[in-house]
Amino acid sequence: MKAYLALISAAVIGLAACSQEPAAPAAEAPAASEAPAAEAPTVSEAAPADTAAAPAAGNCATTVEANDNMQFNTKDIQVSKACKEFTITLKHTGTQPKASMGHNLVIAKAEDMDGVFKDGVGAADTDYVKPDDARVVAHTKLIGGGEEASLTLDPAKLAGGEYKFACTFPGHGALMNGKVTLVD
Ligand SMILES: [Cu+2]
Repeated sequence: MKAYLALISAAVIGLAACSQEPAAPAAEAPAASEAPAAEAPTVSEAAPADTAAAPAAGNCATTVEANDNMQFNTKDIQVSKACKEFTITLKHTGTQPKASMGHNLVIAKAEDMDGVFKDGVGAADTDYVKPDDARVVAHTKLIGGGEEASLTLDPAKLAGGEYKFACTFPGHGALMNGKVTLVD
């Protein structure tokens, strides 16, 4: 009986020893996941070169990326007039949570943007966009790292004015903004 217990405890010690070992491979994991990430830009840079003008004509959707450094990956979203509906997908490529590094994408007339920001600051419950704000042409919900959200708008709403996009999370708008341009 004692020998049996000794075997069991030996097995438990053995298990405990084993369970500590995965620490080593886990420490290597980030290095492994960095490799594909580092290669990714090369792949996406190559893609536009191959397809040149193709995405512009009749493409009624685009993707905008936002990251943990409070940046969008573009300063100009081009919306084709020919589209009945245009979809903008916002992708948060970072890892930080919505509470500390949340992003949204809000479209409004350039001259209305200040007011949209001011009223949005207090609207944490509605993703930093004042409910039913008539100045807002369209907006996504607020997202955190690894998430995505999209908005769909009628390009006709952008005619005859200068429109901008921005993130209305408090403090982000100064860096996270750009133009929305209507193109043929
Ligand atoms: Cu933001």
